[in-house]
This record gives sequence, structure tokens and C-alpha cells, in this order.
Amino acid sequence: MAALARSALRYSARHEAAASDSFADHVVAGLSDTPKWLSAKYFYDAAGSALFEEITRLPEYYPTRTELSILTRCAGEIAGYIPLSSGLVEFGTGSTKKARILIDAAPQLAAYVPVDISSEFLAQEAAALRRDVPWLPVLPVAADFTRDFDLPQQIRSRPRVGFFPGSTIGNFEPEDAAEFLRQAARVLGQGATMIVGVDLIKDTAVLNAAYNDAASVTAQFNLNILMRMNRELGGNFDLSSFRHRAFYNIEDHRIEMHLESLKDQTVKVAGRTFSFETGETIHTENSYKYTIESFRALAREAGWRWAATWTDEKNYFSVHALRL
Ligand code: AVJ
Repeated sequence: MAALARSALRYSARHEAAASDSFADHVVAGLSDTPKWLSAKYFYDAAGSALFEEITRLPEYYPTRTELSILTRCAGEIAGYIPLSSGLVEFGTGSTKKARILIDAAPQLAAYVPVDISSEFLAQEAAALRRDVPWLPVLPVAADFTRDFDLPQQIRSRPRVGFFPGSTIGNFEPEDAAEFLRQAARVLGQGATMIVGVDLIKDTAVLNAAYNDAASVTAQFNLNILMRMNRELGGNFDLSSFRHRAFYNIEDHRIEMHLESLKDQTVKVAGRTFSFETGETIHTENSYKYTIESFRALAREAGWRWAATWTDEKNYFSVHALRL
């Protein structure tokens, strides 16, 4: 995950329509609504990105280590879906850790194109990768990966492989996830391949534990958005009068994260005043979980043909290869 801002993740079509691109407008739109909401993309300021890195190392948070184990164990097979002289396009590259596993297994790659909204972070990651993998042209693109963007000239005439790890797709509403896959198809073009990491539906206790860790790092990560509003938007949120809540919503197949007000209170932020009742929440994140079948159906609906799926022995996480 990026050390700086994460690329834009649309929380839902409704929210997107209500909120403009600025953090202040977003906060005013989200906190004026009933129920209140904020987009998960605003978690990732410098402090939030560091907290997310900490989350990925928690014993309860299985997704990152499980996906890394799948990529490592299956790299050879996955590389079989990467055509000769193709360009690997990573959507929303934070760290290049996962891409490096594919790159090491796919010497047939002609270029690596990390796409991220944070150009500064991209430049750092690109420089480090060029040092470590001197044979591979690294062509970073600073763009919002949820919007159409132009691929570098150098890979336009080559086969293209999209890479979207981390179950970041789970932050989208399912309709928006399908729209993202359609957009990726447009950007990558005919004949493209897509490799996507998707967290799977599993025992509710395992899911709940992953977002309610004993060390409360996820709670800090969630509460950090209040700190960010205080710092960047002149807010006066009292962090001790809100608490982290996360639970698996079985009907909607998603983890929901909320910040719950522990008392009746008013808060000033972005030049406005918002009131909270005791128990009222700000809905800060959805993290959708899929079955292998439900993800294949989503991909199919978005115009992709399923090609292969890799999982771990507990079926906690999945990596899919799709073809256009
Ligand atoms: C980065 C969206 C995949 O949903 O598991 C981790 C973010 N939120 N703990 C996830 C997150 C709380 C994470 N994703």
C-alpha cells in the first residue's frame, strides 16, 4: 500500500455523485448525509499508510500474507498467463512487493507500468525497482487508476497484463467493481489479461477477527481519519468519544467499518458543524468478500473471460487470471 495517498476508490456511485474530489467537499457531503459516511480512500495519509502496513503484519489479518504465499507458490503458473514481450500494468501500486514476485517469475516481460495517484511515491518505487531489476524498463504513470488513462507509448503495441492485487477491488461496491473491470478492459485493450487478488467469504469469526485485532491497530487506522480531519480541515473531533466498530455483514458479503459516537456531541470540521447522537456512526469502509464463483460472475458481467484461479489451502484468498 502506498506510503502516501492511495489511488481513488469510489465508495459507491451515490457517494461519488455527492462528493467532489476535494477532501473538504467529500467530508461535508459524507457527514451531511444520513447515515453519515466517508470514503475509505481517505484513510491513506502518511500515518494511515504506516498503520495499514502494520495491519498487514498482524496475526489476525490474513489477506496480505495469504496472497503473498499464493503468488510465491504459484508464480510459475501465473507467469504462464503472461505473454511474451508483454507490459505488466499494476493498478494502484503502493509497494511493488507483489509485482516483484511476478516479475521474478516472468523474464518474458518487456515492461512494468505501475499506476498510482501519488507521483512522488511512484518515482521512489520505480527507482528502487530499476536498481534491483535493471533488465526491466519501468514506466510509471501518475494517474487515478479508476479513471481512463493513457498507457505509455512503449507498451501500446505489446500484449498487456493488468495486475490488481490486495483485494483492493473489495473496497468497491459490486457494481463499481464491475465498472472498474470494464474500464481496465478499455485501458488494456483487446487480447489483454488481468490478474486480480480477491478476498474470499469464510468463517465469520475469522473475518471479524481480521478487522478487530487484539492490538487495536485497525481501530487506530479507522480513528486516524478523525485525526486527519482535525489536522487538514480544522476539525475538533475528540478521538476518545468515538470508537472503532467492524463487523461482517453476512447478507451483503462485506466487512463494514464504522466510527461510533460514544455520546451526543457536535463537531466542527471544514467550516461546518455536525451533530452526532450517542451510538450514531460514520460508515468509513466496506470490504466486500466474494466466492470464487461470485467473482467469476462479476468478471464475466464486466466482459472478462475467466482463465484460472489460485487459492491457499484454507481457501481464504484467491488470485484470478482473466482474459479479454
Ligand atoms: C486494502 C481494502 C484490502 O479491506 O482488508 C484493512 C483495508 N481496512 N483493515 C481490507 C483494511 C481495515 C483492506 N484493503
